[in-house]
Amino acid sequence: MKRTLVFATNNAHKLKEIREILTERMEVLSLADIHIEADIPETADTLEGNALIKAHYVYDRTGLDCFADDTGLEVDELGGGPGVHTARYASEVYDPEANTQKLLRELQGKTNRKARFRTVIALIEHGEERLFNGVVEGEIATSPKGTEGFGYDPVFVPEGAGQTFAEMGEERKNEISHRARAVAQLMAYLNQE
Ligand code: ITT
Repeated sequence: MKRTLVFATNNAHKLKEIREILTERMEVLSLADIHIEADIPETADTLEGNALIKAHYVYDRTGLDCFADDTGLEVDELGGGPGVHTARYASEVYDPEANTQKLLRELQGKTNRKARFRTVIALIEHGEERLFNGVVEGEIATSPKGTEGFGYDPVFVPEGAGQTFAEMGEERKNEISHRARAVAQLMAYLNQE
């Protein structure tokens, strides 16, 4: 029988990606599936802190084993920012187009365009917390390219790929992405249980 885990997210793209990766062994329920409609406040100042807040929100209310992720884009030229502020970089209301435009403006004329995506997954299982990390190094393109994926995908070129996440498509992105790497850590842990 498949094991059931809640993925505490409202982001349909992330849910689809994770379901494609975990589909063999897990039934992954979303917040909507368990009728939690809240936009869980992410008030911590680290990715780890926010991932834990989201996972606890579900576990403390339902007792269901749960994981949540928080992802940040860390740009060297911006001192590691936008980091924990990645989703609302350009405005209080999530606007991915405005976010990428702001990033391109900030990096205009800069030669160091190095950046990384970092995903932290917090798992709460029988009340116990565990953290997993996934990183993909790369750089910020000078203009958006490609139509697949979401968020900053049109401007993020993973190291050695020669194209943006939005150009390479989901299947290839899922082999190398920050989230895929963090999920691989989560899977390795779940498999050894
Ligand atoms: P939840 O909190 O509901 O899970 P979110 O959209 O707030 O969803 P995160 O806090 O994890 O997601 O990620 C912050 C932002 O980083 C997200 O809104 C995107 O703009 C961007 N992002 C995350 N993963 C990404 C990816 O794989 N490709 C491109 N951008 C990504």
